[in-house]
Amino acid sequence: MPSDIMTDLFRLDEDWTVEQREVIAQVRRYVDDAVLPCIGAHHNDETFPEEIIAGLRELSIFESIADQSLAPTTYGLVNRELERGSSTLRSIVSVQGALVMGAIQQFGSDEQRSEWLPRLGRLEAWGCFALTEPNFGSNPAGMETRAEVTPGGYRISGAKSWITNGVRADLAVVWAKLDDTVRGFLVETDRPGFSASAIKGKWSFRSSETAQLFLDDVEVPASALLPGATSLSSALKCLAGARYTIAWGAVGAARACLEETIAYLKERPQFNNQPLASHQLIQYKLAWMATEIVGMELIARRLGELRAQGPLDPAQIALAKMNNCRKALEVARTCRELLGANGIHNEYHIGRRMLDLETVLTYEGTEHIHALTIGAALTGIKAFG
Ligand code: TGC
Ligand code: FAD
Repeated sequence: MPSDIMTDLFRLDEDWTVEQREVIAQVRRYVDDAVLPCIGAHHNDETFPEEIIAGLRELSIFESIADQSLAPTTYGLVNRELERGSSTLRSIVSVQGALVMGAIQQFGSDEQRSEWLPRLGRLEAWGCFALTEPNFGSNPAGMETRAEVTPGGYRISGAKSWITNGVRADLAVVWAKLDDTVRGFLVETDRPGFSASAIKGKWSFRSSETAQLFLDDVEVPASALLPGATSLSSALKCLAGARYTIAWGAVGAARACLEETIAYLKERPQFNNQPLASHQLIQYKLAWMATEIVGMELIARRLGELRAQGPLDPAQIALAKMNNCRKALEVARTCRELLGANGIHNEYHIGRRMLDLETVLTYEGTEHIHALTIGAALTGIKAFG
């Protein structure tokens, strides 16, 4: 990945503290040394990058999440740098950290916290977050998964779809209706009646494991219920944390595309043996992308400041997630175009990034859903439901 290309025209990186610079450098080293050399092959082969997990563990990101020692902006920068490697890598952190550990931190009992957070924090246990169902994606309120009270606890039945890390998870945070109210349950995946099957054939997020989960009368003890998760809004609060990581991560993906593209365009001659980078229309597109990326980063930064002040408003998260995902995808597509035929070849990272960003645009709330959240805040009128 080219390191001598300067796209930070607003010198945003100069504002970071010494500690933040160290964090950026550390994650960047890991991405350069461990992730970028192998992630393209895993994308091609549709395999999970097992060999990058030891290095991820050494970064201690999940332990910092467990003890809540990362300031919001520093946490955002970690995600920006991880997605410079791959959206699928940042997703590991979003799911394990914001969604699974976040659910237990916010809604778990003391016993659940002490049982699971240290193991999840050391990546000794993997978690997944099971909200989406085959018939209910954007509208999880309609979910069909049900829990019923038994003498020893609860019995859960239903199916969940598109669940990241669902095959390798030791623990699933399962959202199910108990007496028509959405509740969260910590379900160990080795319980009888629980099964996971990998979704194969994806052309996006190929180096991420995605699963369909089946819960066939799974019995769990009373202690499996997340006591503080009392409605769908609890699940949505977990999503807010993960959408924060996505808003930052998208900046890293877009920047990486632009840097790789500029390096390519400076080397590739076309018309009068002049590098493509010297042509006017090409420079126009580069200027547009650099400007959009500055805008994305400023939005992510402001979101970090707001998060440091207190809980974020859903419309703030929605604005950042919607804008940054759409813009990152547009940047990736434009870069793909500027590489010509080479833009569709896996010798370059851009095609993989572009395909992965299609998932990032869709999961954690599609663009329409975020637009509707913003629309509701602007007008006071909920246009969905
Ligand atoms: P609605 O009636 O509007 O609200 C129900 C309750 O939830 C509260 N709420 C929120 N709370 C926190 N954050 C938000 N963003 C919230 N939005 C709403 C709301 O205040 C209310 O609270 P209360 O106390 O009054 O009950 O809910 P609705 O059912 O009409 O739906 C709202 C809608 C459409 C925005 C919501 O359903 C939604 O966000 N849908 C999108 C679903 C989604 O994002 N699924 C993601 C699945 S997980 C995933 O994709 C992981 S990908 C892996 C990775 O991240 O890498
Ligand atoms: P649908 O809800 O069927 O939407 C299809 C289209 O219709 C979209 O364009 C949408 O914007 C639009 N639409 C829907 N409703 C409206 C409306 N009212 N107005 C206007 N337009 C509308 N889920 C989890 O729970 N856990 C995970 O770990 C997880 N990981 C994922 C990993 C991957 C690789 C992918 C692709 C998805 C993952 N998801 C996960 C699921 C993801 O959150 C859903 O795909 C997403 O919420 C959209 O749901 P859907 O696919 O059912 O689309």
